[in-house]
Amino acid sequence: MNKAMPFPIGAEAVPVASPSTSLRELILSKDLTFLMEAHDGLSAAIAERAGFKGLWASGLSISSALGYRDANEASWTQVVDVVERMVDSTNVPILVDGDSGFGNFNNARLVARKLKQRGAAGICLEDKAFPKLNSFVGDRHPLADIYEFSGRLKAVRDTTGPAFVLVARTEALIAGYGLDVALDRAEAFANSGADAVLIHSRKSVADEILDFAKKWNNRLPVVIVPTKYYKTPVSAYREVGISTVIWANHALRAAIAGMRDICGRIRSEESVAGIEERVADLEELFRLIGYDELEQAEKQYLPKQTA
Ligand code: SPV
Ligand code: MG
Repeated sequence: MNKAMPFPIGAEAVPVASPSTSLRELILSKDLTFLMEAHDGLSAAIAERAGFKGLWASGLSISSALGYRDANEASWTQVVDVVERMVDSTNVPILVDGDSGFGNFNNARLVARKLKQRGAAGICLEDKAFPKLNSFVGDRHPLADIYEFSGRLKAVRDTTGPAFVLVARTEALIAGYGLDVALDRAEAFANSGADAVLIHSRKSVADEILDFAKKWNNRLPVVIVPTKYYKTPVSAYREVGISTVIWANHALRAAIAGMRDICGRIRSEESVAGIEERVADLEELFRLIGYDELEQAEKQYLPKQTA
């Protein structure tokens, strides 16, 4: 992706076709694709350096990092701004969690257009009402009307054009409906311009996800989020032809655990002497944010010191 910025911080500037094309290729490829959660420029750069070919801009993680609940408390412009930092700090495509589109078809197409302008590769929209609530919180997850949500998808597709990746997520299983409702919804969304279908589950086993994938039979690529059924080996997903796995919140949860432990130790030890080896050194931080490029640029653009 050709960045307007002269320094894609945190990553080597490897030009690729376009973020949407790369994401589409990942989702359509025969291999199982893994998207790693990130929630800011730094976590995006870390995930890219770990080797992930694509990222998930998680609504849960972005809102949590901002100190909001995953209930559309963060505004869509705040989310877009975070995604822009993620785009600038990496060279891998980013699928953005667009929640339920921040309103009706009109809000959804506005958000999608802005995300495309800021360099995101695609958006995932879920068939819930606004404001949505994180799928793992409580039991009240009313679904959007199937026809109204289909209109939201069509509006996004018509606004962003064919390249921008549109993932339709059904929350039918989260809302307590069965497989048939999930399949009916997925079918309607496939007919409304979606490129892939995300089927979400809050069960601790993957049975309903695997059943969905078998019955869906690759009508469109299937994307899953194994947060609760984390023990299932990925070979099970390969067997039923699932396209993409999203590790949806693990960078944020690792950060929480790391910060909690370090804060606790510093507080009780009244010293940082014992934790130096446990934290990333500053050189790593500087590398991630691309300070080396800044040094090069200074040589090029600052006048030479004469005295
Ligand atoms: C997110 O990462 O924000 C998601 C996945 O939408 S979940 O939190 O499982 O709903
Ligand atoms: Mg979300």
